[in-house]
Formats: sequence, structure tokens, C-alpha cells
Amino acid sequence: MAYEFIQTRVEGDKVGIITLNRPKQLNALNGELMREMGQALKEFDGNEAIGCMIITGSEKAFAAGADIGAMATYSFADVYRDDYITRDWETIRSIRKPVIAAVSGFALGGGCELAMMCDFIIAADNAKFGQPEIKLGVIPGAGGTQRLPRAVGKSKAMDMCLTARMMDATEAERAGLVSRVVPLDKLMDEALGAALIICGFGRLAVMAAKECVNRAFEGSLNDGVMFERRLFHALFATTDQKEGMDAFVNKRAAAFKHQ
Ligand code: CO8
Repeated sequence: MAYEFIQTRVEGDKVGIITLNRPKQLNALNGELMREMGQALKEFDGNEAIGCMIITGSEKAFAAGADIGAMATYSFADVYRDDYITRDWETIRSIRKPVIAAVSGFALGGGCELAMMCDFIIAADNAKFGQPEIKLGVIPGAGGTQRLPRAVGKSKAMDMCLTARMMDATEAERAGLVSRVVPLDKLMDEALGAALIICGFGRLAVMAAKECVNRAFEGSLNDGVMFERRLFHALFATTDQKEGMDAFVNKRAAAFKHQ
């Protein structure tokens, strides 16, 4: 299957690898990319030969967030009526085989959220994680306000969401956001090694372990994510969202009016 915004390949006949492929936009996540990723994940999940998947980006960016240019002019009515952006982001949650995020470079906004939707994160030493949506006059919209506190605790999650600061790989490992940090040139070897170990175990036990850990992690997450989505969509009714995103697109500082 040929995709426009992702590349797929199979390693060792059993590990499905999805590489985000919008390098000029630092792998900014648009609707079509997320649709393609959902399709690729579902195909690997349904392929008897595949035992584990890896999602990765480029050296500079896993993904620098949802595509701000695409979102900049949307109204509340647009995003709420069409469940815009959020629609195709949920596919990954229905995947039953393990999905590893191999993160190098920026994992910001929706990019950080995508990494957190994977089962675990292996980071290169140049990885940077952040939820900078507040700078755009919005908030995380794909589970960031729910998964980040569960991963790193309330204080650090508040710090990240309210100040928009980035966390480097060392801090991310210390805080429990990522499971391992490796030198950049070893990232894919490390992720592939972990995936092949998983593939060597019984498929049913692997799926059951994933399901159970998620059960522990996701109690009442649905409510949290729905709540977050309504507020994320509602922020498209504000002047500050238009200002924040227009400022980014036009490469100028935002002047928020708090309305
Ligand atoms: N969207 C669109 N384009 C982007 C994005 C983005 N998120 N990030 C970078 N780009 C583009 C830039 O516009 C630039 O394009 P061009 O070359 O045409 O000017 C190109 O990528 C390279 O970027 P920079 O020149 O800015 O590269 P730098 O190395 O100077 O900076 C940064 C890298 C720090 C990553 C910077 O690009 C940046 O701050 N990007 C935006 C990060 C951000 O705010 N992310 C959050 C986006 S909002 C979001 O993710 C909401 C999630 C909601 C999900 C809801 C779904 C359910």
C-alpha cells in the first residue's frame, strides 16, 4: 500500500514499522496523515505474521504537533461538528498488538500525545517532549492533559501544559515518560530489539499483558479525554486561538486579548 504522509516496512518478517514522512513540516500531523497511520496500524494488527509495531519520525522530529496551518482558521462549529482532528486519532487505541514509539527530536503537542498513546516510548538522547498548545491559545486535544499527569505526575504535567517548556530525554526518563534513552544512532536498533523480544513471546499473553496494563492506566480516561475534547473544540470559538495560530503561521509574536 502506497501512502503519501507515512512510510511502512516490515523488519525481520514480524515487526511493522511506520515512519512519519512530512520532513519539511517536522512531521506535523494533519488529518490525512492520521488517517493513513490508522489504516497502516490496522493492517499490521490484522496481519498474522506481525507481532509488534514501531512508530517513528525523523532525527529532527518525531512530530512537532498537529498541523497548525490547517487548524488556524477553524471555528468551534467546524471542529465540533466534524469532530475535526480528533476523529482519526483514536484508531491507535483499538490496536491490540504492542506499539512502540521510537522518538528522536521534537515530540510536541499532538506529537507528544501520539507518543503517549503508544504502549511505551524509547527515546533518543536528542528527544524533546512538550505540550506547547497554550502558546497557540488552546490546550492539548488528544489526551495530553490526561496521559501526561498519569505518566509524570500532576506537578510536572501542570508545569509542561502551563509554561509550554520542553522536557529533554534525561528528564523524561527520570519522570517516567519514557522507558529507555539511547544514543540517537542506536534508536532504531534498540526499538527493533525490544520489538523482536516481544515477538518471541506468546501472542495471546502479549496481548493480555497490554490489555491489563492499559486497564490499570486508563481508569476513567474516557471521561477525561471527552472532557478535554469539548474544551479543546470550544477554544476554537475564542479570539486568542485565531491570534495564536495566525501568529505562528505568519512568524510573529502573538498578542493575546484574553477573549
Ligand atoms: N504545524 C505546522 N507546521 C509546523 C509545525 C506544526 N505543528 N511545526 C513546525 N512546522 C513547520 C514550520 O512552520 C516550518 O515551516 P516553513 O519552513 O514552511 O516555515 C517548518 O515546520 C520548520 O519549522 P521551524 O522553522 O519552526 O523549525 P525550528 O527548528 O526553528 O523550530 C519547533 C522547531 C520548535 C518545533 C517549532 O517549529 C515549533 O514551535 N513548532 C510548533 C510546535 C507546536 O506548537 N506544536 C503544537 C501544535 S498544536 C497541537 O498539536 C494541538 C494538538 C491537538 C491534537 C488534537 C487531535 C485530537
